[in-house]
Amino acid sequence: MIRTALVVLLLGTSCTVPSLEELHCDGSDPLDADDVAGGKADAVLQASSGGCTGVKVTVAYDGFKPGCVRVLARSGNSGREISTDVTGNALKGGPTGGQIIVAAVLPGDWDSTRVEAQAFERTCTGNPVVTNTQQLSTTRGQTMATSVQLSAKDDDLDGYVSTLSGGTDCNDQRPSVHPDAEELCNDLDDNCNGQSDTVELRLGQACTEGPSCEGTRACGSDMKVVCNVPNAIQAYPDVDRDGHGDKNASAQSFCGNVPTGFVTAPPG
Ligand SMILES: [Ca+2]
Ligand SMILES: [Ca+2]
Ligand SMILES: [Ca+2]
Repeated sequence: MIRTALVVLLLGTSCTVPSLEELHCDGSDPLDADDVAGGKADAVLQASSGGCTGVKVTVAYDGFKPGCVRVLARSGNSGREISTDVTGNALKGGPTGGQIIVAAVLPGDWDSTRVEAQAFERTCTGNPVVTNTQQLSTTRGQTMATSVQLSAKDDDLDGYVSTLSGGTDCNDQRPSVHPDAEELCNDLDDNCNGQSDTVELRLGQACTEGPSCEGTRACGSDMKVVCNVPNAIQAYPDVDRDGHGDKNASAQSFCGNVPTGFVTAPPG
């Protein structure tokens, strides 16, 4: 009766009163969002109904740095699941690994809980590169700790996990090769899409440069595709007609004759 009166009193006075669940947790101090703000945890995993079982989950990743870590807790009683995604600066550590602490605040009636951590390469979409779980016996009103280890290989430290380790980096010895790289003329599959340079960059196919100069696509000196025109003439605009091309203008290709207003002399 006294407890009921206390609850009614507390609920009536402020919106910051503890939930009914927490009032039943005698003397406990579960991890919560305050611990995140206080630097004790990097993220909080909390059921919307509040809770009074605290689990300090340490997620350690080694050999790589994920772009997103998803931490899930699933009740063995009801099958209910809650999850949180940790991204950006909240993910501590460097390219070879690190760890985060997630404060899980679980409903008091969860007496068995499966904690799962999933690491994703870039964002928390698609399939995780690595997953690991811990099965816990959780006790109402108590705070406990567990840790989950996530291992994968990013040997070239470009932020993409090797395809041999569940990721998308088709060449984990070259940081310049990964799925978001620009495809260059270099006999390498830079963007890991499985296509050769000949196919993807359409090397050897017809191209047109300048006014109807027919040529073929080929690799230029800077690993970019150029249009090789056999008899093209490079000329510069010469607006002031001094016989030298304009200093700030770039060369243009012409087939056959150079039109009036252009010269083949270099810019001066
Ligand atoms: Ca890599
Ligand atoms: Ca790579
Ligand atoms: Ca290439």
